[in-house]
Amino acid sequence: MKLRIAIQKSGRLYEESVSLLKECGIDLRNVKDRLRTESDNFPLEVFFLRDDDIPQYVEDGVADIGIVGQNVLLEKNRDVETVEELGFGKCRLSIAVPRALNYEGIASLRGKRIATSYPFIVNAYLKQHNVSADIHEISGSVEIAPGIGLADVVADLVSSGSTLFMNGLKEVETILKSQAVLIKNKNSDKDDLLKKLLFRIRSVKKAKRTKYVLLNAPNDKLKEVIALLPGMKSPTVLPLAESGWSSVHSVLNEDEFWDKIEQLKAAGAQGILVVPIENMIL
Ligand code: PRT
Ligand code: ZN
Repeated sequence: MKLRIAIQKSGRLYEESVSLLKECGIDLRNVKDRLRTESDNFPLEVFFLRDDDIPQYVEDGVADIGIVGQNVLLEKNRDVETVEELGFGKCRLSIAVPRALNYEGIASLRGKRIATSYPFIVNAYLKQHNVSADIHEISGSVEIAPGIGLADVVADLVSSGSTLFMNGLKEVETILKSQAVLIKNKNSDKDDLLKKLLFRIRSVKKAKRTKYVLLNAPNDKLKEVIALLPGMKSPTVLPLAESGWSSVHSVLNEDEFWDKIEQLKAAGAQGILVVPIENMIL
């Protein structure tokens, strides 16, 4: 029995979907032909599809699981289950208006023509805010619609904001924040395999957020230094060849990383080495 996963064939989620599987220790054969492939060292079969089709393939059970942006998942409104947020492909679906427009809140959208590739989400958003407007569905290059007179405003995906800027638009509302997620078919009978894969995905994610830190400290400062370090249980302390000094090993979280390094230096730590962690099994 193989677990069948649908991932994007090419585009913004492709590279990171494939690397995630690689980081999970799953080797894929012939990724180049990009229709279907399988792994020799994990019971996984991979289908490469347009991202828009992935929710349906998973709902229908043609694939057991899939990787897709939350934006697409919500728009397609398919009956699948989200099992994990993957932390890449981050963007937001926003309303943007011509820079010169005097925007005074959502009510300013009343009666406007809104160009978007996300009619379902935008419609729900407008309804929720009691605003009626005219939605024009466009499949690509939404940002040029106001410039060519096709629409008054747009609802489009944004990451850096430079596309909007270059097209004379300003972002005024965020409808939704999105990232890539792992979804699954609700009736899949391959939960054991999915559990195995999820265990690997979670340890890769955790490792990415964590660094391994090695440092030297004089023994009379050890107490202070150790108090700053969490470690998996508690830090490892080893004597250095030079008497009166110890080497301390521990792990640090990305969020607190720079603060801790400063505090460690202030507490007397020296020769601080920071090493990436490939996997973290708890
Ligand atoms: O061929 P297929 O249908 O599979 O791909 P696609 O063309 O529909 O999608 P693709 O590859 O462009 O994007 C896949 C997914 O990546 C999206 O569904 C989002 O979940 C996610 N993602 C993350 C983005 C962006 N960031 C993003 N910036 N998708 C699109 N954009 C576009 C946006 O539409 C706009 O044109 O990038 C432009 C804006 O970028 P900034 O940086 O200038 O703001
Ligand atoms: Zn698409």
